[in-house]
Amino acid sequence: MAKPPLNLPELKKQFGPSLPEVPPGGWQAAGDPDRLVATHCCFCGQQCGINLKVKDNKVVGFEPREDFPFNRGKLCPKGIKRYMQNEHPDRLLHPLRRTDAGFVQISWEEALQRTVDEIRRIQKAFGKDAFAVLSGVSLTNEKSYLMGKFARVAIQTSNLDYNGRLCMVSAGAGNKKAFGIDRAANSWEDIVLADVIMVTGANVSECAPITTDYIWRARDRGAKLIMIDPRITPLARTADLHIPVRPGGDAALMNGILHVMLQRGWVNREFIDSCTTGFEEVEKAVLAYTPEVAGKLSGVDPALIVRAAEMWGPAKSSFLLHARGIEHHTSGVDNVLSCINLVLATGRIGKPGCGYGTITGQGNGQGGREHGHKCDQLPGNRDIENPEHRRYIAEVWKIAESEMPHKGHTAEEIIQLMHSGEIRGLFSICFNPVVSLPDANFTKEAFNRLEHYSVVDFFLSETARHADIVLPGSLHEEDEGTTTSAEGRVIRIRKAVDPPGEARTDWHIILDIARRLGRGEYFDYSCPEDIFNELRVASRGGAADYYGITYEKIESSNGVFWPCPALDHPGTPRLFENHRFPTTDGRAHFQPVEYKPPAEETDEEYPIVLTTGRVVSQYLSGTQTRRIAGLVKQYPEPQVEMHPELAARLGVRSTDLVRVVTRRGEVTLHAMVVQSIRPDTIFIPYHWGDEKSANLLTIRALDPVSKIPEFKTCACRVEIAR
Ligand SMILES: Nc1nc2c(c(=O)[nH]1)N[C@H]1C(S)=C(S)[C@@H](COP(=O)(O)OP(=O)(O)OC[C@H]3O[C@@H](n4cnc5c(=O)[nH]c(N)nc54)[C@H](O)[C@@H]3O)O[C@H]1N2
Ligand SMILES: Nc1nc2c(c(=O)[nH]1)N[C@H]1C(S)=C(S)[C@@H](COP(=O)(O)OP(=O)(O)OC[C@H]3O[C@@H](n4cnc5c(=O)[nH]c(N)nc54)[C@H](O)[C@@H]3O)O[C@H]1N2
Ligand code: SF4
Ligand SMILES: [Mo]
Repeated sequence: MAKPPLNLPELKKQFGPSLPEVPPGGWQAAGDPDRLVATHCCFCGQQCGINLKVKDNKVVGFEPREDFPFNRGKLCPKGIKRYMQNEHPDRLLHPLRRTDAGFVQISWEEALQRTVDEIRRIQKAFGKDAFAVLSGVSLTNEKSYLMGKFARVAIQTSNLDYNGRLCMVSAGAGNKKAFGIDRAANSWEDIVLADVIMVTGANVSECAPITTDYIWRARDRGAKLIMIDPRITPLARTADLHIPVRPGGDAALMNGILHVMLQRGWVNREFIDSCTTGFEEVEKAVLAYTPEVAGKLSGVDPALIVRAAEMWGPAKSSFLLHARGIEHHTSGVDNVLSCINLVLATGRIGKPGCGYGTITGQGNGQGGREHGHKCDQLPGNRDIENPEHRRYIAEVWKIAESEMPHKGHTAEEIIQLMHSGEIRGLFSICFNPVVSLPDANFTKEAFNRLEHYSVVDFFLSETARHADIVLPGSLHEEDEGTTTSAEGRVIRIRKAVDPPGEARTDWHIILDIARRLGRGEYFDYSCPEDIFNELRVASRGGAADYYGITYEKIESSNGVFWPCPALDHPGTPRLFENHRFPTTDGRAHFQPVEYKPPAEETDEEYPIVLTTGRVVSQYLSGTQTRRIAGLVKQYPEPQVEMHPELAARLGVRSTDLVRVVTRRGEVTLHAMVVQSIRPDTIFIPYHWGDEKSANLLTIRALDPVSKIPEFKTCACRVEIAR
């Protein structure tokens, strides 16, 4: 007999957002869960609210969380399927050691002691910095903070960095330079109130799907939409203006738009004079970027630049959003600054409907870039080379300041030092560099040269295959903690189930290693909340101040926006109100930007531009989403997007196998012929490893300031594969 449908709104009214027990009448129709746990999606930076259904210590399903204000019940395909990891047959259930005959199961005692012995041996023979640590920001704030302290205080290496180096660092550097703080300037509610929205280098509908809803709500009010992307992404199809920029051309394009705005008098002189510095240099710099020049450098029709200025310049309210499309470049920081210049020139910031933000990528891409597992950073977004900041954190950590390591190398530089033999040992958690770093053949060689590598993961990732010791860690739903969403809202991640088999929560593993290294006294925590309370103190007075945020406060208000410097402070959804900026002089800082060509331009041998990115159903290096059937079905393997003109020139039809070749490597994949991409550019999503990895092709060129790799442009050629 068919089961009656659940009346969710009614149940919610009765039991609140977190239903602790089986409601009267049971949950039969929903698979009889014992309870619902109100938490968040483990994937992207939107951090949608989601209820996990739990039965017999297993996650058996999900429900949208109507009570969480950001997504109000909406989820994308990944959120809907995320619960399927918990029971996955590939879960790592025991510690493993690599032998010539493959991985063998070992005891925790052996796995942990072996790791500690190797850290000691390598550091004794080659110095402390010869052992490196790599971390990641799918981890909670608690674990991100813990990893920073663990590397500096337990392992005592300066060589610690994180996977946000491939993600948020160009935006972070630009934001700090211009605003003195690294966070989206507004909560997303201000998007809804904007009259014009400019989105550049962001495939919102596939990568920040719930943000689409905010943009559509603004569109319902009549807001205009400008999309800048070499591809007509799903959201771009609905835009008033789409500018198909050539990958790498953004700074020229933005300078061109500002050039026209200056000519037409569409800048806010009053705001510029009283609230900013540096505009004169910017004015001088953009003088040369006439629409014709800017159009030539960025590969677009000059008329589109004028049109964008006409839409953006005179508007009353506006919101500018960008993501990795402009940031994954050797000019990533400059591109970000060129966007900020466009916002500051109008003075449309710090007010309702007036905003700016980079769309944070990873689940905790925001919190994870504030609490000190970057090579140059201490908690609270403090500077590891600032004597005052070092003293403060040394005091919180109860170590001598002289013991605090100095700035270390960034993620890609660590790989290069592994390759050259200066770094001999590695401990990593929550990072899959063999798939996610550029020039994958080089990365693999670097891993093969390590004397020792220990990894914490819950699946055997492509990188973990290179490990000597594999430590089975915990999924998102197996631990308590907090994350910080793209909006800057600090939220609670709740534990739903225990790790399966012998797997352990990540923080227990880290604490155990710290103890075995003889540093246990510095890691005396009995639960994640203890770690959070220390983080609060460590962040106090820093640029990312969490001091006033407690677990209790997060729970009672469904999240708290940082900065929140005092217990009675309500948090800060909108930054820069009253046009005060947290810089040394209280002003926002314009920065002049010049167009610089990409590291590798096309030529006769490699005449086509290759750009890489994402599809909606897959997530990052794919270790999680490539294991979920429904998501695999939606997009089973990478395809090469190309324009019909290019396809005709090459004699390629859709679904033909093509070989894409760069100076680093080659891949053979099926072609997907689409009208929605520039004829001189191809696009390949990067979520696969081994012979399907887009990163076999990409270039190891880095932005000089942020050290982000240039994932978004290099030169390639395409051949039919027979
Ligand atoms: N489905 C899904 N969602 C995700 C993720 C995922 O893996 N899958 N990952 C999350 C993470 S960590 C991140 S960082 C974000 C990334 O989110 P996005 O940055 O939105 O995603 P990408 O696909 O990397 O790139 C965005 C767009 O940049 C365009 N682009 C390429 N080159 C240029 C250029 O030179 N200029 C401009 N203006 N545009 C360019 C591409 O055509 C692409 O449409 O997504 C998050 N959300
Ligand atoms: N060509 C190309 N390359 C790119 C990009 C691109 O656009 N183009 N984008 C870049 C960007 S923006 C990013 S963010 C990076 C991402 O690159 P990575 O950070 O390497 O990708 P992830 O898939 O997140 O890898 C995280 C690993 O940690 C594990 N993990 C996840 N959560 C947890 C946890 O809570 N605990 C533990 N112990 N393990 C966990 C996963 O199983 C996975 O193996 O890729 C970058 N690489
Ligand atoms: S938009 Fe992001 S956070 Fe929301 S359900 Fe999808 S992947 Fe999860
Ligand atoms: Mo990212």
